[in-house]
Amino acid sequence: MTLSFTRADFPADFLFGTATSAYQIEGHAFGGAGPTHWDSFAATPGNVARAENGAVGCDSYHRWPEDLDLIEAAGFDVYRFSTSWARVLPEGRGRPNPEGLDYYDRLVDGMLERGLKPAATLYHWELPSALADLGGWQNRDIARWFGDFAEVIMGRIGDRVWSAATINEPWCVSWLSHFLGQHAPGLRDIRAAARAMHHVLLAHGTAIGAMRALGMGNLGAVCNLEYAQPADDSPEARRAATTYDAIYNRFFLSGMFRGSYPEPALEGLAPWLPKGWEEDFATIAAPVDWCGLNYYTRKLIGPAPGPWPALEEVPGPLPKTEMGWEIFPEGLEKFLVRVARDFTGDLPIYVTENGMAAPDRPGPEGAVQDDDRIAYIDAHLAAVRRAIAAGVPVKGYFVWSLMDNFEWALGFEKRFGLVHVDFESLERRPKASYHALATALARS
Ligand code: IFM
Repeated sequence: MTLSFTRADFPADFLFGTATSAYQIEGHAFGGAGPTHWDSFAATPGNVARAENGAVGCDSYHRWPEDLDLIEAAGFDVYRFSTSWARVLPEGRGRPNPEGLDYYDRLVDGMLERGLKPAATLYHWELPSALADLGGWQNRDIARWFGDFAEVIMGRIGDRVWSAATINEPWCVSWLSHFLGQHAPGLRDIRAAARAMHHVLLAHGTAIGAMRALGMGNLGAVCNLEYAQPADDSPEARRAATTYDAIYNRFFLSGMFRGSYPEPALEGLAPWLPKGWEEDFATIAAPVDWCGLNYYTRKLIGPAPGPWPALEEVPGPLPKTEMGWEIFPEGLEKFLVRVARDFTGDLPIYVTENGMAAPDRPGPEGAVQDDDRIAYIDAHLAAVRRAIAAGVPVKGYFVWSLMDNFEWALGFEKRFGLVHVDFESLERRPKASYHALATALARS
C-alpha cells in the first residue's frame, strides 16, 4: 500500500517530521537521570499495564545514532524530541547532571550532522520526584522551577535547536493526571486539577520568558485536541459537549492566546483555581512564534449524573484504532480552521502529533505490514491539505511516533511506531508505513 500524496503536493516550505518523547524511548535508568513521578506511578500496582515502566524504554539513550539514521533515511526534515527534566536536573533543581547535558548535546549535534532540524520539547511528562514531593504541578513555585530548567537545558542546546516548545499536552499534564487519575501522579481531585491546569500555563509562559532571555526564537506551545460532539440532539448532550470542549480544547488555547479562560470551564473550575489567577495572564499569554496541535480522535459526549462536569464519553460508531479511538480525520481539518480563526490568526500551526496504535501483522519476508496506519496518515494528511487550501497557515506535520515505545499507562502493548521495536532484543525494524512515507517524501 502507498500514500496518495508526495512532498510535491504540499507547499515548498511544508515540513515533515516524526516525534518521540524522552521517557517513552530513552531508558530512564541510564545516564544518571533522577527518579520521576512516572517511576513511582508505574511501580504502584494497577497503574500501568503489566507494571511496565520507562527504565529501559527503547534504549535510545545508547541507540540514538541508529534512531537518527532511521529518521534521516525516511526523508524527514525535522525530529521532534523532548528533554527529560530529571536527566538534566536529577533533583529538579540545583546541580545539573553533566551526563544528561552531554546526551542532549550529542543528540542535537547528531541531528544537525544528518541535516535534521531539532525540534525540542522541554517537558513531556516525567516530573522529577523531588518536585513531586513538593506538590508538583499543584505548587505555584513550579513555574519558577520550570523556568530555571528551561534556562539550564537551553543554555546548553538552545543555540542549535530549530524550535523549542514548552509543555507537551497541558490537558494530559493536568486534567488526565490530576482529575481523571490515569497518568502520574494519579490524582482524582478537582482542586488539584484546577491548580495544575493554571500552573502548567504559568510555567509555559515563564519558560517562554526564560528562553527569550537567552535570545532564542521559534518558540511554541503544543496542545492536544479532541473533537467533541454531542452524543445526541438533546440540550443536555449539547451542554455536556460544550463543557468537554471548554475543558479539553479551549482552556489552554484561550489562556495562552486570549489571556482568559472560557466560561463553561470556569463554571466548575473557578472555585478551585489558585487565588489571584486572573493576574497571571500577562505571563501566560507571552507571545509565541507558532502553535502545535496534537490530534488523534473525536469523542461523543453525553450528560452524566453527579457533580460538575457531569458528562461522560459515549462509544461512537466509527472504525477505531487499537486505542479504541474513533478515526475522524475531518476533526483535524475543523480544528486547524477553528484554531487559526479563534486563537492564532496568522501564526504558523504545526500538527505536532498524529498517528495510530495498530497491531503488527506479518508481511512477506519478515516485513511488518501496517496498512491501517498508512490509511490513517493518508486521510489525516488529506485533511491538512484541505485546511491549507482553506487558507490556514499549516506549516508542518509530525507522525507520532518514530518507533513503538512506552505508551504510558498502557505499557508497551500499544504500538504507535513507524518502526517496529522488539522489546526483548531492542532491534528496530521499519514497518510498511515507514517505507510508504520514505517513498512519498523522497526528493526527486
Ligand atoms: O504516546 C502519546 C504521547 O506521549 C503524547 N500524545 C499522545 C501519544 C499517544 O497516546
